[in-house]
Amino acid sequence: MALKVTGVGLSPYVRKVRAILAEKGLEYEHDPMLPLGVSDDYKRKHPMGKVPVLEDGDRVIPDSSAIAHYLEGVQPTPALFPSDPYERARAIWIEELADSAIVAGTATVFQERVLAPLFFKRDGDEAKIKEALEETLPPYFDYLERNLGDSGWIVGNDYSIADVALGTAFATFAIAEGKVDAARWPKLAAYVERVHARPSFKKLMEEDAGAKAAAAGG
Ligand SMILES: N[C@@H](CCC(=O)N[C@@H](CS)C(=O)NCC(=O)O)C(=O)O
Repeated sequence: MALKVTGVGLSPYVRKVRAILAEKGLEYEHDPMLPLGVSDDYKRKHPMGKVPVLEDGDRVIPDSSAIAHYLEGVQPTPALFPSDPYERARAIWIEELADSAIVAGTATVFQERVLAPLFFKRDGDEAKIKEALEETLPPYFDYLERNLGDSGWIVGNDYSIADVALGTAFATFAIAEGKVDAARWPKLAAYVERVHARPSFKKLMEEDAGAKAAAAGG
């Protein structure tokens, strides 16, 4: 396999793919392309012009969820999709919840606290941050708190694609100094720390911190 991932490391969806590759022990080339003003050549690979795209030789797979299925097929161990039908469906559902609603909230905080001042050279919009922290995210945090059992992971007994997707959504929150209030959501706060302590996330989050520090210093 000659794998290549295209997309800036701070993207939650690029981080998701790189965390899967790390869990599966797969080597890859990384092109940290920003999805801004993308070339016609890139649009032939991803007609929406988004990141990530995975290339495996001449095979081209856009979209983090499609990529997750491809990687599970070519490198089945460690498995990230549960074999039990109910757990598998739950894992795919939590992946979708994380990729859509939870990233929407955490990425707003990231955009206004990090991208706005450091990359777009404007003040962050405090009203948007407040709305994300006080209205958008809490119902999802309540839902996750209710759905975390004793296994340590969000679905069944094993680490799965659902944990990867939540891990990257919360990494986007962490880089923006977002914290889950442990007094209100104790299981969720401990869970997020547990996911982020995995070597796959630890390394990527150190890279995120480096990119943020470089932008702040530049
Ligand atoms: N569902 C897609 C979402 C990808 C996505 O929205 N990526 C963002 C970066 S975080 C992007 O490329 N945005 C550029 C654009 O929308 O033009 C996935 O899972 O890969």
